[in-house]
Amino acid sequence: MSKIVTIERHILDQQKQYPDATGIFTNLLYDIALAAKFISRETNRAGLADILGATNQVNVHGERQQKLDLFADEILFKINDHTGRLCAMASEEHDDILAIPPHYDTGKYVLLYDPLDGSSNIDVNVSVGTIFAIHRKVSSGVYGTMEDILQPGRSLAAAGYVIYGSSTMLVYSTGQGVHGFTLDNSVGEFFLSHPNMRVPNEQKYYSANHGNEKYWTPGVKQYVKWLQGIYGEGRKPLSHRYIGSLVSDFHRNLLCGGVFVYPGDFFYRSKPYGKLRLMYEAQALAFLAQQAGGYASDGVGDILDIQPHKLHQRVPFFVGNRDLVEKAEEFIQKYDQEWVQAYLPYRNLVPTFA
Ligand code: AHM
Ligand code: MG
Repeated sequence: MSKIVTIERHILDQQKQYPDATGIFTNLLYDIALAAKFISRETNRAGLADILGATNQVNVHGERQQKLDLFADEILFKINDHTGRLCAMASEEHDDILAIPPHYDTGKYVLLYDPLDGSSNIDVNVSVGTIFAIHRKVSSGVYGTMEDILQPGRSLAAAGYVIYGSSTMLVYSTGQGVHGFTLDNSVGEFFLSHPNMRVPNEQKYYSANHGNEKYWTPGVKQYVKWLQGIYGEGRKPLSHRYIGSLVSDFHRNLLCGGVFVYPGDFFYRSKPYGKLRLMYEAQALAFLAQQAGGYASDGVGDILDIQPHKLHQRVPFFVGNRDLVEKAEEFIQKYDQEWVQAYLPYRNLVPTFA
């Protein structure tokens, strides 16, 4: 029998490389894995339980929340609020920072999460995911502040996602490569199934919502044609795959090679920054992409270098094989100066604590 590596064993093995490590971080990742098991159980039986369908509540982005969103949001908070490992949390489903309740100890990390990304896909049985990101506390008080939360992706201590698909997988990085674990439901444990994940050199897919094409900028339109092999000498077209569930689209492209595109556009002229959220979606996936040998950009530069200015900041997102993402930057630089000039003031806003 080959070596059996549970997620706990893997985290502990990685920790051994840091003699000063206290184990706090290890336990934090393990807590996230525990929350993922609960969410996995609930998503798997979504079709059976009376949990299916939207609640009447509307989240901060004006979107209807699914009941499972609420469950996932709450379980992640509850599993992490009392451990003394975190000084604050932030969730895509809430307006403000989530404070650690005053009767519990606080710790030296902050946790940001999108509890159930792509949740409108649940009642059509399409894979959804949880995205998480962990920063180190940088402020001096006991409780976490916006300064702790609004850090560039470059300073992430760890990030990952869980995909609730044909099987449940947790993929994470602490800056030492990207590792994937598959949940064995019968024993309730994540086992290492994809060590050292790397974006393959061969590129198979591009993912974009073509329904939005008429709002795309000229550079993005031409870039996508380039992906289709229409421009460029003898280029083979990439196949198009779009699930509309970011974790699933990202995961497939990570395994198979390719690029995910959710550009900024001119649908609303005053909002040229696209749909996805920097703090809950883009930073974590950019960190993983970089650790796997890929790259993520907002079309202007590296996502990991963006200094966030607000919790629910949105960002154009191009992620996947480095050369494919750099090509997007090239097209945007060449053809989309009007858009760049409209977007840059938003990108460069300074956070209030600075
Ligand atoms: P959500 O956080 O409200 O679930 O929205 C994010 C999702 C992503 O999973 C996905 O990539 C994107 O929205 C799809 O958007 P669209 O339907 O505009 O293509
Ligand atoms: Mg989301």
